[in-house]
Amino acid sequence: SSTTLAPYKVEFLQAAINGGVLKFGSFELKSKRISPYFFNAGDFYRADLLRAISTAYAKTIIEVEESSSPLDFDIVFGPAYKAIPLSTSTVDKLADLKPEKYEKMCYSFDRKEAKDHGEGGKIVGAPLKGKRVLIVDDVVTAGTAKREAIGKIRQEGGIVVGILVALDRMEKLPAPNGDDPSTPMPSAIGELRKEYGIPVFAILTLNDIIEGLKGKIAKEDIERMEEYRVKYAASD
Ligand code: OMP
Repeated sequence: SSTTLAPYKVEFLQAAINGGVLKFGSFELKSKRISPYFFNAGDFYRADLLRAISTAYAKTIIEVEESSSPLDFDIVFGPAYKAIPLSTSTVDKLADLKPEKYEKMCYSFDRKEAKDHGEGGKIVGAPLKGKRVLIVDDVVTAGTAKREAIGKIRQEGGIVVGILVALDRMEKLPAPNGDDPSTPMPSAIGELRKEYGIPVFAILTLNDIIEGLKGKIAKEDIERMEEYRVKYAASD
């Protein structure tokens, strides 16, 4: 496509490349698909990189909240483990960029295992009961991890109003017959939207990465991503 990426998205993509967060080669995904690229949000562990991703999340959120359909959320929720520093730094960045609106914004995240002593419970941070919750997570491929997070939040009485990820890989749901790539399947993000009736936003999509990196990385890596995009493209 010829649509230009917003400057903050270009900056974020550049930071992901510079920091080695976005890698090219051959990677097995959670879904068992073999991908020519991998985005590891766990590698944003240096202050400058953490700031690059929290800034991009915060700017995406501000864009949505200033649109005609704001989410009006109370809490940013980061599913354990990888999204915990992402969500907490995003809340901090929101308050930096727009203190009059976000100074009192809250975060929370889940424990992988419930604690049975001390304060107990499965959630750390702001209590979710009756609150409007925005999930901030790393990547959507098949959407499995997002379904788990939604389940946990609802169990605590929270209302999930949207999901924001750093990267939408634009893939279809796994086909039931051993995920045969020739089986037409709907998009993973589209199904999340339909199933839960909530919007899903991304800082970057696979299209953005391919368009944004043409001429900047090896031609072979671009070609492999283009082939992969076709192979796992959704039918809808
Ligand atoms: P789904 O639950 O299938 O959407 O998988 C998304 C998860 O896979 C992410 O939360 C990551 O843990 C992991 N992942 C990445 O981190 N980066 C990628 O580029 C691809 C994956 C993946 O395995 O699909």
